[in-house]
Amino acid sequence: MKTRAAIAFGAGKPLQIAEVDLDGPKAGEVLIEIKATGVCHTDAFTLSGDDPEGAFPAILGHEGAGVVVEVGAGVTSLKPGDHVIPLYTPECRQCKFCLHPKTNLCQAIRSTQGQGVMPDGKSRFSLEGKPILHYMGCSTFSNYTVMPEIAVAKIRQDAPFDKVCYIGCGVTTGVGAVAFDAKVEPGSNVVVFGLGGIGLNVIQGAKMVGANKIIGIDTNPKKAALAKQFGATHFINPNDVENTVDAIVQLTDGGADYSFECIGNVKVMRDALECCHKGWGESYIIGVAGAGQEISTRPFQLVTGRSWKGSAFGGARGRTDVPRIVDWYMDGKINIDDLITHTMPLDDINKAFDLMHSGESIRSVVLY
Ligand code: NAD
Ligand code: AHE
Ligand code: ZN
Repeated sequence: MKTRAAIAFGAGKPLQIAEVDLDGPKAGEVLIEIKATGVCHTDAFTLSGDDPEGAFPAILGHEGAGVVVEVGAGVTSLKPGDHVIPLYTPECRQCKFCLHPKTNLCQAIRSTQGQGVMPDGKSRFSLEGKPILHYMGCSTFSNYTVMPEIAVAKIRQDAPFDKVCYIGCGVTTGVGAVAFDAKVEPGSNVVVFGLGGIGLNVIQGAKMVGANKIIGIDTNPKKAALAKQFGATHFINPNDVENTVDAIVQLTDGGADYSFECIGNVKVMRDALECCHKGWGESYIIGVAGAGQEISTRPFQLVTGRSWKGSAFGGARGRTDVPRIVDWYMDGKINIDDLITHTMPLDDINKAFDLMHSGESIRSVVLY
């Protein structure tokens, strides 16, 4: 079949809209009509050329929602008409990782996914006979896409696609990092570095679990108002204080119980660790840093009881947890609507990247 898609032909180049060919689902796969997709900073990161796994030409996008159109042989958990969210972190429920209680990082198809192909080693997308790569196993910047059954979460039919697509990455990553990975206890002091599409979800997750002080940090002063609306009790602009770590330590009587880095800046990652309370503070890296970047600190920071951790897709096991998070939204426990600041048709997708880079948007959503 043909599908309209935004193609990334090379690093740093604007996406180009084209009709591409899409092969139907093979055994264990499903064809999905994408109804809406968010644009995440990770899409921009890969498009920039900084992603060691970035390969072109590819169809980016990993934050979608849509409807199953066709299922391949042997698919048992999905049928045409099901409403779904594609998962860049699948849940096969069989691999060593799925069976381990401490991780959500299913590895069943991780190697082919990282190479931009389906589990059989081939791409389903092509243009003029030449393959176009998949991205993060999702490629939601295409109106139709093919996914393995294990990488699809079935969701309730009454959830609006234009909002719950954001649960495909940003919402789950932020709220999940607090609830599933850090397991932040009520009364904790939480610090969030970077108040974009991820950080604001960390803030609302921290509020949801009953954190005490929630301190938002961003160099863009325009982020303060939304951060407070979503639960931040304090806002610090690093440009307004002499030393960000000292300012946090003062505000929290010795340091944060939990901090989250939601930028992808290795210098800020160091601050996020070092603002944690001696003896027990935990810092979670969520931001994705470019090829060649490394983190550093004095080992003494760890010797004295701080821990440095990371969180991918909020620690969520997608097929199990994503439908629950959709329920949280539908029950009014989390706010998605106010974080979707812009919507646009696929033809205007490059504007979503401009709005992100200028700091004007929180989330842009492309509507098909
Ligand atoms: P975003 O562009 O919406 O937000 C980034 C925010 O950081 C902006 O508000 C910006 O003003 C702020 N910022 C930039 N430099 C800063 C600095 N030096 N100090 C303080 N604030 C600063 O991006 P996003 O969509 O929220 O994504 C954030 C990061 O999370 C990216 O690196 C993205 O790739 C990553 N990410 C990781 C996961 C995961 O599973 N680990 C999932 C999604 C996104
Ligand atoms: N490809 C990059 C790493 C990118 C990365 O860390 N991705 C996150 C999700 S970001 C979503 O917006 C993730 O889940 N990582 C776990 C994984 O297995 O990719 C690189 O550095 O090579
Ligand atoms: Zn993302």
